[in-house]
Amino acid sequence: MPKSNLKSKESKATEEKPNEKKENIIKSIVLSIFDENGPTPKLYWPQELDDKARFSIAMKTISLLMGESTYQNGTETEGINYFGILPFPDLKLNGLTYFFLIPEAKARGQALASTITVLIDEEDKVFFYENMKYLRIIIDRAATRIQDSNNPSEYKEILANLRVELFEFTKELKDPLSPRRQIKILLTGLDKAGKTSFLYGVKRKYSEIIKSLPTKGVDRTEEKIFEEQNSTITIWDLGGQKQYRERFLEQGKVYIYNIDLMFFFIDIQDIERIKEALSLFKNILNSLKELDEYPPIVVCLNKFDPDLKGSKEIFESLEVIADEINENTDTFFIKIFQTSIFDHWSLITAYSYGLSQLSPNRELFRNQLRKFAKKINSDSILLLNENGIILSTYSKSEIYEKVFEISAPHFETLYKTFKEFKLLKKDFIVSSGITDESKKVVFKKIIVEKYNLYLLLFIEKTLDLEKIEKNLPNFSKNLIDLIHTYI
Ligand SMILES: Nc1nc2c(ncn2[C@@H]2O[C@H](COP(=O)(O)OP(=O)(O)O)[C@@H](O)[C@H]2O)c(=O)[nH]1
Ligand SMILES: [Mg+2]
Repeated sequence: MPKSNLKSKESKATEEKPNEKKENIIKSIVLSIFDENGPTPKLYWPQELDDKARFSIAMKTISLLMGESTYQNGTETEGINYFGILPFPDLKLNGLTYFFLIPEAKARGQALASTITVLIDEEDKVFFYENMKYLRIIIDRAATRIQDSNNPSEYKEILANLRVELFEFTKELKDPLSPRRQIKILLTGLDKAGKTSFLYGVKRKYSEIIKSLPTKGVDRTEEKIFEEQNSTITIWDLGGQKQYRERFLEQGKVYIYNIDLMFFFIDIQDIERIKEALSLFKNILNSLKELDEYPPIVVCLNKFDPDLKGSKEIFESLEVIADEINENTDTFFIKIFQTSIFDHWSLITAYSYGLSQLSPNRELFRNQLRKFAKKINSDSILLLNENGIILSTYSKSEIYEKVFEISAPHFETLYKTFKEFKLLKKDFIVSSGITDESKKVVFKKIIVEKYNLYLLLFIEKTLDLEKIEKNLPNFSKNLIDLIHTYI
């Protein structure tokens, strides 16, 4: 596949000063474009980056972006703009890749699939996770300049500029990198809002919910999404009693400093304390602002038990709360969920959503699901890990998504029950005749390297199990790299 007909004047992103390269954490930058020759590393730095390395970078990044069928059918160009972290084990490098399209009238789909990949030594990978929000801005800016330029000869200067900006940025890093990314998740809210029960519920430790005593101070637990992950995820469950709350706000820094994700719980059944809850929420946001910290926030309107779903009073109160919370969305990224310990899936959905915010690969994951859905004619896909945490979803419509979210745990239970009683010959169950004869739901175990994952598929047209089996290996293969760098 490698083509060696690169023009030499194109092949160098910028002049480099001696020994600058050794000092900097950034080892390489590659601009790849899918042109008439296939995925091609158009510009790269350093100049001595070998042929094989730069072509493998172009191949891997562009093929994840495009998917094999898209080469022939590049009509879908909308919404292609995402970041991902990819391992390059052969090169002992990790890459942060930005996928984007360069408008090009003559090209198929009027655009050229392109990637900018910034590479560092694999042992430095924490650098990407910790600095994602700044790196995104810097790289996005370069990509936008490329998209806006009508003249490929300008790319060289844009890339040289990108390198200068990245070097500027990395010069300011003082701390030596820790080998693992430390992720801190905070559960907050008034006492009795249901924080501790939520965590037990997510972990299916139902007997603990009954036994649980008010949390004193802070309880710390760890989360693992994959057995091997690049991060240590610590969940801080804060005691909500008044004395702890006061301490919390006094010493806010200790708790909210450097958090990566915050869950805030409101007991919607405790109407008398809703004001108090909202005021605590505001206080916490103010503390965050003072610290200049803007973690994603998941608000759980909790204790929305199944038997309350018809209550008009609750419904109206939920709207009022949501409005107040949403007043802060210009400064914070906030997502609201309705949760209840009696609805396991509501917990999982909120929890998984929060965790997915921590993964730089969430957009890439979704893209893989979307591609797979297309190939197998599926209208909805959900990918779960062994613990039932949703790694990613893709749905053609919101209705499907909703129905799927509600029914997924039932299929999981069905699957596990049949499995337990050894009634499954193969690793899937198919259910049909749900809404009408032709619509099918498939719940299937897939093995990706050493991980057991579960797929839930909704198929409106004819179910073709062979087609699913045929496309699975490629789908799984594409997931491997994404899983290695998921979090
Ligand atoms: N009805 C209902 N009760 C809940 C729910 N979640 C928690 N609880 C109850 O609310 C009380 C306080 O829960 P806890 O988890 O200790 O709250 P925390 O102080 O925020 O950690 C306990 O009696 C729980 O059983 C829920 O979703 N619905
Ligand atoms: Mg508690």
